[in-house]
Amino acid sequence: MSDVVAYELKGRIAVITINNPPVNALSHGVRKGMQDAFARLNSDAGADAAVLVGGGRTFIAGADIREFGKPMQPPGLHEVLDAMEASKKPIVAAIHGTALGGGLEVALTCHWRVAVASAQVGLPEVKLGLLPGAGGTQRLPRLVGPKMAADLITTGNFAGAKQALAAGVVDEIVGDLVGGAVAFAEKVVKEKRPLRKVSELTDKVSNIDPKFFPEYRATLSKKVRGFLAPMHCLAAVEAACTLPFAEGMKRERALFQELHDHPQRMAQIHIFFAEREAGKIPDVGSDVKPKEIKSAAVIGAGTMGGGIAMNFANVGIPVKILELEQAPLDKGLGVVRKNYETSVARGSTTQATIDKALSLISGTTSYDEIGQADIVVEAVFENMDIKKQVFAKLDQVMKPGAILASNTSTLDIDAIASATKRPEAVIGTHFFSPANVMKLLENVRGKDSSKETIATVMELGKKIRKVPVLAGNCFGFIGNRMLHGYTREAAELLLEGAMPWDVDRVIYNFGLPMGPFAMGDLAGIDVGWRVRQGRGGPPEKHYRIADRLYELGRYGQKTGAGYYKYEGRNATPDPVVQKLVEDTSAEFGITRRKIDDEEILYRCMLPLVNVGAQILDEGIAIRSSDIDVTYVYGYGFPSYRGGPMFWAEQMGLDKVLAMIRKYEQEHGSRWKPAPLLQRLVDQKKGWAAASKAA
Ligand code: 3H9
Repeated sequence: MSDVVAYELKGRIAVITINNPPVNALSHGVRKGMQDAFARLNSDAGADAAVLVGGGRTFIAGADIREFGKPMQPPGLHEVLDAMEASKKPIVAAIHGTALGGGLEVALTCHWRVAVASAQVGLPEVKLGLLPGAGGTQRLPRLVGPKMAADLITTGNFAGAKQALAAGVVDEIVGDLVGGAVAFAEKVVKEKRPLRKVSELTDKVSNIDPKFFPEYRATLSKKVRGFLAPMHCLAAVEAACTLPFAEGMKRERALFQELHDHPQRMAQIHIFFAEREAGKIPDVGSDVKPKEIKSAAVIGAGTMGGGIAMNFANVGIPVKILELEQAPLDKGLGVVRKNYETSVARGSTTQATIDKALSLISGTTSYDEIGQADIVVEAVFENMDIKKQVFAKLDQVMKPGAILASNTSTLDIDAIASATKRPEAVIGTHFFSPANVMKLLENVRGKDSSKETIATVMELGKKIRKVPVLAGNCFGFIGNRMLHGYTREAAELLLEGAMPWDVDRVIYNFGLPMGPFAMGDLAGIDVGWRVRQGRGGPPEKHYRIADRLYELGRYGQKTGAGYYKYEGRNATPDPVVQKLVEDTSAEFGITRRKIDDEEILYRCMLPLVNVGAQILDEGIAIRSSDIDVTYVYGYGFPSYRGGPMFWAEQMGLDKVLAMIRKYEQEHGSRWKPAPLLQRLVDQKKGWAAASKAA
């Protein structure tokens, strides 16, 4: 057999094992090996049936994503599956770990499936901008009906073995993977069961309520705004209910190809790999062992502190929240409880789960009670003096070896570390609001943060189910440093001729969850005002409108008025703001002009790219894809555009530079191109040439 597919007889059952670590992806060698193995099965007089199993930690994680966009080396997966389906001898899939994408499609082509109790199955192609393209959209509905199939395929969510058994995806749960599967295969042979081909089942896909797909489509389209793949997934599932199997397969193929050739697929696969690359820190090798985090403390019971604590409790790590006064502590703990209760009410978690999480969260007003925690995360007001006081105190009370982390969103980690005698243990762990929901964890290394400290918070990020990225230390790190130019240009556009709702509409249509002014109203106009006061310096022209809103007591959603007026959360443009904006332009002697959508988009987005280039050049970000991950998981940049740096590169760095140069001529030095951008354009190179990971 091939190197990656082994064929071995256990009695009269052939055990075909795929060995393609780490996840048994269906690379060319695996497809070829499987084709040969099933041919051998059918000519092997010593074998009555086969068990297909994955070696190592998992079944098959799907097609080899690295092969997409490259010339396909035969046999294709379809050919292999056709050979399996044509097999005269039964094939039983034995699933452990995960059977995902093409991996589940292989299993669905087997005649039966058994799984261990910890196994999971899923068709996550939608997350890569694709649909299951090897029969998954045609076979799964035939087993479980269109509702469950559409739910799984359009979300990419996994189902556990128990759920898969109940739905009929799996035929039996076994204790011993290979032993159980072989016993199942022997039973099939003994009972002379006719081969069960999923493609021939029709019950679950016949007589579907004619309202089902139109209604499903209408709901789905609202949830997946901007994404192409989910709607294609649904169209393919519908084909399973309206067309014979062979025709449905053709429809699936055509829809798959459209997605495969679409820029969204490239962007989403870029993000898949970028997320995994972000975890690799060039000077922190696998020899550096992260510390085990068995307990945590959080300083500050505000919105961020409470949200951060929930992350620990959700993964079973006990956490103490410290607040010096009892009343704000009680209030903070109350908010945490309410957040959990809302999740139960929404059905996204169970009462038992939140009871367990809540039992792990406690409060204290004394520093003496947190000293034994393995990590402490400070989440107090964003003010250097206060942070330094907290860290000086933490230095006194925390046990040796504890990690001292700050949730600062902008401030100098080295200055914070200077308040302690153990700067090697100090690091930034910047969570995003709401901290229990947003996936990004922007870790910030100081000049003295030890490798062990870095490895620990990167590992911790994964443990608490975040996507960790490591940034260097500068004002605002990766995310907020870039954001400054975006909000500045949005504000300048108002002075020049746009209205808040014009800017927000363009940004929303580009794919962000909301534009900068709706965001300002949500975050609180008073909050921005206070940050500006804290920073000091002369007032900046572009903040004049925000300052005037503050003076009017229009703090945003919480006061029912900000850039918009509100009924509940419903925003409507407000003539008062229109007049205020026009008056402010007049105050600065600016003649307002019509600004088109294209200008709004590029004026807001290109500062992200330009500052991103600067950050990359300085080594604040290790690679451009770390910046993309930061924006997708921390700022709602649409993953189907791959993040700001990927988006810019797809557009062409030369075009990006030309636009930035034009804006520099029109608006002056704030648009000065990043030297790296100019260099890369001169050298006709992409961001990869500036990666610090090489
Ligand atoms: C598909 O199947 C299309 C078909 O329908 C149609 C075809 C015609 N390929 O995530 P991890 C790498 S589309 C290549 O850190 P975990 C990954 O990059 C596919 N490589 O581990 C990483 O590499 P490195 C549908 C892959 O334990 C290493 O494996 N399937 C693939 O946290 C470890 O990965 C999916 O979308 C792949 N398919 O999670 C499943 N998968 O070490 C995608 C992983 O160099 N995969 N790698 O950084 C996953 O969701 C997770 O990797 C999995 C393991 C849950 C399997």
